[in-house]
Amino acid sequence: MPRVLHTTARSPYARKVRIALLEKGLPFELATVDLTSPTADFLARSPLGKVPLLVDEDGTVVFDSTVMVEYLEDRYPAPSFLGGSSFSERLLHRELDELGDTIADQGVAAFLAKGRDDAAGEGRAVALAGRAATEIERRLADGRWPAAFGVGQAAVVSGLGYFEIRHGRALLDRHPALAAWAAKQAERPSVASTTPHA
Ligand SMILES: N[C@@H](CCC(=O)N[C@@H](CS)C(=O)NCC(=O)O)C(=O)O
Repeated sequence: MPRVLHTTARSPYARKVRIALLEKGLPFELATVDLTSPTADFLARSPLGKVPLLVDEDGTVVFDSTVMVEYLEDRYPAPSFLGGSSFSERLLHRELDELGDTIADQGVAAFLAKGRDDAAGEGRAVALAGRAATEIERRLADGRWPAAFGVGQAAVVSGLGYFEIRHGRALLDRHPALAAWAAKQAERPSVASTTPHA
C-alpha cells in the first residue's frame, strides 16, 4: 500500500517530515485531516489525535514528526537526514530540530492566544519564539551548524515559514541573518515545493 502522511494544510511538523521524505526520495501521498472533526479511523490510529501521522507502506504507524524522522533514518538510512554516523553532527541536527520546533510550537500558541484575546499569552509565545530565533542566529554566526542539510535545517525553515504565515515578518525582521539564511533555503526543491500559503 502507498505510504501516507496525514496532515493539515499548514502543519509545520508535517512539512519537516515531507522535506525528509523528499530528500530521501521516498514516495508518499498526503491525506488531509480536518482537526475540527477528525474521522474515527484517524483517531483510532493517532494516539494523541494530532497531525502529522505517518503510515508506512507495510502499515507501520508513527506519530510525532521528530520520531518520524528518526524512524525514517533507521529504516531508510541513505541519504542521511540526521547527520550520518557523526555524533556531533547528529547532536547539532537534534538541537536545531528542537529550536525550529519551538518556533512552530510558539507560533501555534501565539495564534491560539490571539484567538482568545489573551495578549499576555500571545506576548509570552512571541518572546519564546524570539529566543529560539536568537539562538539559531547565534549558531549560524559561530559555526555550530550541521554540515549537511537535514532535520535541523528542515525544522527551522518549517517553524519560520509557519510563524510568518500566522504572524507576519516581524520575527524575521528582528533576525536579518536568519531571514537571509531562510530565504536561501528556498533554492532546495524540497523546501520550495512545501512552502505553506496563508
Ligand atoms: N510534537 C508534535 C506536534 C504536533 C502538533 O502539535 N500538531 C498539531 C497541529 S500542527 C495538532 O495536531 N493539534 C491537534 C490538537 O491539539 O488537537 C510533532 O512534532 O508532530
